[in-house]
Amino acid sequence: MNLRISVGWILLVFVHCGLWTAAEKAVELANSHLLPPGGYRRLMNLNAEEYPRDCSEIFHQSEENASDGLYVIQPAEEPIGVYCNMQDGGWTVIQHITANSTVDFDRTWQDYKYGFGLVNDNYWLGNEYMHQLTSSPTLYKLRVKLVDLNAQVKWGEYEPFHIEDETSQYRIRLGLYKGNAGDALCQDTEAYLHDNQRFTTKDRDNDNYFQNCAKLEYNGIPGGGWWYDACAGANLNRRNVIYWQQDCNKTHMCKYAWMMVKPVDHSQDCSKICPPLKDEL
Ligand SMILES: [Ca+2]
Repeated sequence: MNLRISVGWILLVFVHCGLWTAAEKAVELANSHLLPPGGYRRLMNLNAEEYPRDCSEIFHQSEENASDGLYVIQPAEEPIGVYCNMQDGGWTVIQHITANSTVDFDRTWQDYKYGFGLVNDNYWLGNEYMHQLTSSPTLYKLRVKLVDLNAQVKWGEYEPFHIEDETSQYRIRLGLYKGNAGDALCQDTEAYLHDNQRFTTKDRDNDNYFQNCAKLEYNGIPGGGWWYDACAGANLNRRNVIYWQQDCNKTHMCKYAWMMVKPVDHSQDCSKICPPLKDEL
């Protein structure tokens, strides 16, 4: 009798677990390693019939009611999980770092290619997915958001923004800049230009320095992967000092940084009616 009851319980548990697993894995995400424990259940559009290509599409499909959180998007063949910041039109977060967090940004080429960290926390979405996201016929723009220790917020945007494919070493292409932070990726006040640079990691040196910039340490922490020149006027992946020229550095510490992307909204494109920027005169 006891044996039959025990077998029954085992079967019940087995069936229950099987059903639970089936429900949880309705879709297999290419970057499931970026989900927190129980993360499939936290994906707000997991059971959708089709997945949008980015967070902006989710925002507009929801008639601008979607809230911040974890979503499934499908920029190319494979669905992936991301964090969506639904403020201001739906931004797909591709990087988030908290200074001195436990997430290690001193990673290999493969880690930077497919992403690391957790999408509800500090993370790098992955160069391959950044390439897929920014490779549609629609142009994308990049927003960088920086928060210092006094909670002062600064931001900057590059339009357009494109990450090339792996054969080009995930080269970064940046367009016109605007924002209340300095243009740390394109203006060479530090004699370093990041626009058009290839990506470098500790195990793949594509930078313009005689050593590998990703390995250079500050207080024992290496710089991590980045689009280095020789080396940096900005580096949002240095775990102990978020660096953005005058806005975030070792004397003016920043607590948080985000990188996020959104399609260029041509309905708000004022390039035809606004006066040209000073640099273009
Ligand atoms: Ca080098």
